[in-house]
Amino acid sequence: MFDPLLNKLHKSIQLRGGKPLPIPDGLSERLSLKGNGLIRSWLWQTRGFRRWRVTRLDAGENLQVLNSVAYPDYSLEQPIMGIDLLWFGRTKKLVAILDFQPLLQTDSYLDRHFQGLKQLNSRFPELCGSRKMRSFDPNKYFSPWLLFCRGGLSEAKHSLPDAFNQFLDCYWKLHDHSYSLSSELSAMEIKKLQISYDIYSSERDPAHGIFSSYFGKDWADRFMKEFLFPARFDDTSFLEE
Ligand code: BLA
Repeated sequence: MFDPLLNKLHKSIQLRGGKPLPIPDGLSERLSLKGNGLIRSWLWQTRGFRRWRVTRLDAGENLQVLNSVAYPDYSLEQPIMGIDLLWFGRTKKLVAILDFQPLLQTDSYLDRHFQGLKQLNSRFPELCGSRKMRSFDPNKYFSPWLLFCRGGLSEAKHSLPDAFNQFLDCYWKLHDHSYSLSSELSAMEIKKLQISYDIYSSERDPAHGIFSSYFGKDWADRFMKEFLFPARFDDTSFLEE
């Protein structure tokens, strides 16, 4: 379901000079315990980004996932890019979330970084119908203009590919522009906020149950800790200073 989008994402990172970074042993690819699911991940570093991760889960008709998070360098205050796409083939249900995840919710931060996403959001009303979140807090690390859809085949086939391409283009534009903006946040503040994002997300992410059921709890724990949210488990004592 999401392979064309995955290819587009990887091509656009490579066009920007993306170089693969090593992934801890055993985490880049894993077949499920019952052989009915395969998870693959990639890690990139490219100019302006300290870490850009991509994960694809192929569990056939049961579930397809494309998930990606781009963490800008600590010198850039731009939002984190977040993508979470899920397709449940048996019930033909799509859950799609695409957002520029803000480090701050202040008016001035949102004004500086969200003109593009605001316009994109208005072009795809069919992908912006959902607001209610069960596990996350919409006011924490989500923007008011996120694309969040609980839909079906029509949204998955027609709107999503177009929106995905425009979303990526829009994020690259924001990124290019961010070099010319004077940052209101120091590199230390940006670092703290990005680490807090990993802590917050790892506590709320509804994916752990899926990883455990397909790949076992030990692997799921390692994947969360060493690949998805490594900053979560770094020494964060400086956050309290
Ligand atoms: C929801 N994401 C979900 C759900 C699952 C995953 C199972 C619940 C589905 C539902 O509500 O119907 C799955 N998340 C995954 C998987 C990975 C993952 C398999 O990270 C594998 C790596 N989630 C993100 C990112 C964003 C995000 C980057 O990882 C932001 C763009 C958002 N996911 C997000 C939101 C929901 C969700 C907002 C709805 C949760 C809610 O209702 O609170």
